[in-house]
Amino acid sequence: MTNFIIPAPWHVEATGGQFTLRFGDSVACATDGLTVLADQFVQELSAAADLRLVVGETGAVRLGISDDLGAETRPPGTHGLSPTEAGPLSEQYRLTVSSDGVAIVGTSREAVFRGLTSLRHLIEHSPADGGAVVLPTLEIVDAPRYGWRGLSLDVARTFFSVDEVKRVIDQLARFKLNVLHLHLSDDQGWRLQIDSWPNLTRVGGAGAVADRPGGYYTADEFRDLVHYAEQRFVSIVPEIDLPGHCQAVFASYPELRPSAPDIAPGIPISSLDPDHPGTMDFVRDVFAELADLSPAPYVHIGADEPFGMDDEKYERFVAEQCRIIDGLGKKAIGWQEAARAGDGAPAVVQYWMHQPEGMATPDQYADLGLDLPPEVLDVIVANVTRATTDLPAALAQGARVVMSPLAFTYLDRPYGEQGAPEQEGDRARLGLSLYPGTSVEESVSWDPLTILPDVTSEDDMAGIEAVIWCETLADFNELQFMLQPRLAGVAERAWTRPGPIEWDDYATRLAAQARWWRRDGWNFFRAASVDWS
Ligand code: TNX
Repeated sequence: MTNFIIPAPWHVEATGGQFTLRFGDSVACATDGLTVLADQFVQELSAAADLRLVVGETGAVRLGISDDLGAETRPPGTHGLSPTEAGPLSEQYRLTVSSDGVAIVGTSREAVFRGLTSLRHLIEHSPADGGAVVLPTLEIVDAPRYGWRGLSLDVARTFFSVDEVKRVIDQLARFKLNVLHLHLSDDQGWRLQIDSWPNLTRVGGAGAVADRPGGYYTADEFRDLVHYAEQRFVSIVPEIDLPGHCQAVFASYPELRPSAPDIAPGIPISSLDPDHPGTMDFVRDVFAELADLSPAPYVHIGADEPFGMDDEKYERFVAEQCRIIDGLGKKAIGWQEAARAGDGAPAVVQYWMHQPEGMATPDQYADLGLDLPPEVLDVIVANVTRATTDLPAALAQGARVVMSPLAFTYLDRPYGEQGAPEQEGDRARLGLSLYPGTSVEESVSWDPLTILPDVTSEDDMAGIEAVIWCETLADFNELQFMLQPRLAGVAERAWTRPGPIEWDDYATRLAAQARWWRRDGWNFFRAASVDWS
């Protein structure tokens, strides 16, 4: 009966009775700060579940904030980092449905929001009759395992509009994820207005992969996204990916292209050179504007795959990026390669690959018929080979790790199991064919502390992020298809306490999400291993 919630709460106890929430019942707030959450809840619920509640004085639903949850048991503490750094990690809540009504007590506004999210799951999946919903009585006591729970979204290879990104934020909020990491620049596109370097968007933002339309976010649009996300306790962590992946920068400002030789005939270097005139001024200007625009304490510096770049220049470049971010009062986070900057490396690094874990070898690239010149393969392989030492270096420097293992959290991997018959064409076409496919079950059956020899303690962790790259995803419909249902699985891993996934239980909870996805018009992959009926 209560088996509807993803991610699974820490403690759920059914108490055997029923409570009916009726049309016009009210949600009462013990403190003013909660009214805005109640208003939003009531509004979203009427769109999602045909249940109209109001915000009022005495409530069938009562919300409050207290350090004392009033429960006999208290969930264990949360590990990792808070993406907002707003005090200690505080998302503990207790949700009680009794014969008198519903009560949610949380240790913070954010905690109450998480409790309301669980209540939404219960309401949407309980029998409704003429505007009333019959809830099972129960007690939930809950708190996340990790403080940083996110999705990295590649808006550079394919541009997604503000409204589309808001719909992604809705997915994050529903599954209690709290970070939207926006990959705002790459070889194929620059997606954020920077006033001091206008060609970045005028030229660099005009295209995308192949003939897909370009686009970018104006400063006002970016602020609007930040605001929409904040209302749902999602922090937008903006990434400007430097020094590698810079072809869009060079297209916008050819004078920033270093005079280094091409990597292979016809394949020019894609990385900036810190010693090239004007380059570090460019970097300072861009991060200064970004820091002004983004309220988040973290700025992502990218720093992955510095193809064709000299090691010493790379290390110096990353250290300088981190100094710049620090000088702006922000904290830098970088992809794992950034750990190579030694003392100058960021204090948070995002793990993505470790060669033995399944990055393609040169032979595999060749088998796939990827027509890469040997010089390019050499550069890729050199980066992958060095990757095995990135995390030990980061941990020795005292860094925290955001875990985004390619094998489990990359949602641009093809689906490795059948879906609905009419989806088989999309399944074959979408996702990078370089990677072996994974099933929904495989993608949720892992633990961040057992997949790497180097990361074995919760103290090493910041949290978990799913990643979706969009080389193979041409539009929002295709993005939706690859995001769900595996994003829900990453949320389960990031929130729920360690332990093996019981597939039948998980599949039942996953199937329950289909109701909302269908109602929302979200194009999800109907894996044959789940009964979606
Ligand atoms: C590597 S993962 C990249 C991206 C690609 C991705 C494809 C990472 C930090 N960099 O630029 O899109 O592989 O999965």
